Amino acid sequence: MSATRKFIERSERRSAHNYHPLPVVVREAHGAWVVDVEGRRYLDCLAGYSSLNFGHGNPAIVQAARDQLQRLTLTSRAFFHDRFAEFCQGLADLCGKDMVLPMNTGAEAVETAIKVARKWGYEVKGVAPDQANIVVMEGNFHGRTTTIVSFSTDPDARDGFGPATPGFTIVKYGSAEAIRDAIDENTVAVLLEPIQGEAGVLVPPRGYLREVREICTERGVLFIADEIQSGLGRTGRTFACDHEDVVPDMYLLGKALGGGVVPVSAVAADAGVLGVIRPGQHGSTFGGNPLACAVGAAVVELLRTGEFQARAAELGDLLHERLRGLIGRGRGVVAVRGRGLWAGVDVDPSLGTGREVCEALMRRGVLAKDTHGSTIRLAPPLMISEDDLNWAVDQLGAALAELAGTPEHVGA
Ligand code: IF1
Repeated sequence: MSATRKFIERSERRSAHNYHPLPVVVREAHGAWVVDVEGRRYLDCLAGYSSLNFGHGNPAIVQAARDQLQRLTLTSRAFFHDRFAEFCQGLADLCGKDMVLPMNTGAEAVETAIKVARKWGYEVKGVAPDQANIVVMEGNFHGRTTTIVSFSTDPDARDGFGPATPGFTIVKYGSAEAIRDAIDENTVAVLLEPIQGEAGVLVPPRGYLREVREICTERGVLFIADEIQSGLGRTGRTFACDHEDVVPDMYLLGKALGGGVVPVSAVAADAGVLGVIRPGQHGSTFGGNPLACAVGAAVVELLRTGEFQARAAELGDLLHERLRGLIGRGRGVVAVRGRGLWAGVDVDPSLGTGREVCEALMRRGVLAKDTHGSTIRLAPPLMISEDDLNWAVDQLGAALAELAGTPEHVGA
């Protein structure tokens, strides 16, 4: 039995089956490349769902983590520590906000925002007790907690985990009109992903985010942007909201904020919003710990020059241009969406499922992940080389040709 099979069987025997991973067992990684237990190399075009924007083993991030590991890793928030201020200030400045509230996972940042918005609704907006409502989007993905899955529209994510938390109104994504209609005197916030990831990398119509901003300002409702996946350089700007020059009331960050090393998430907002949380009302044992702050500060530092954002924009143009070249009968791609180094590729369902395409890609040395039937998500590290990126698209073209049963097209 192969080493890969052995690791997979042992994993499946002793872990809950809440995932269906591709049959590859990764052992180590550097930059954009991972190596499996058999020594095979793969180009990582998922990058930990955008947690590895700066690549595996980024030297600045690893050095920051290593230094901190040897000095101080945890205090709890019962005490101050000497890495806290630097991280909070750096991240607040990057966001252009007064302050941040650090947590660990993305779902915790979302939960934090929901609590802050409700409290803001009662204390600042004057909503009647327990009547606060938040407008959310069809096709959303914000995490896995009971409250968050309460307003999911994906049956797999939602069903069987009731009773649902009340206080959410679901509207069509991409329609400012739908948001306008859903807002009433109890609405405290609109929560959305500026680009929907799990839904298939859906980019809303141009002007949508601007309109949402205007509606929220006009109606006295907080605009919460879940930039956990879209933020921190992925789309070619620091935030996906930047593409429309829109500033939400709360940024939700996670994934890449932890540099691919530790889970680090945060909510960034002005004092008039985050100030509603007072001692004892919210927190986390691990949120804002010294190791997380050291890594998070290194990530903020990497983003300060705009270098990664510019690279994502430039290589993103190349990626999308090349992917569009695969659209058409006989080429296997039906549609391409996305921004920067983030693409949702709809493959011709007659060629196979998204899963089958990802398996074919894996055999060709490219790791990617399907979503919703026949969509492939591509989100390589932002430091990927142009040659590697071109090679990944070549492999996608070849994998689709292979599935179409036209091997003569391989390498074309
Ligand atoms: C899984 C998707 C990606 C997120 C946004 C919050 C969270 C996520 C916009 C929660 C998390 C993840 C989690 C992972 C799969 C994954 C995912 F396919 F589900 F949509 F990335 F594309 N907001 N996304 O995308 O963050 O609590 O996980 O740190 O749950 O299987 P988390």
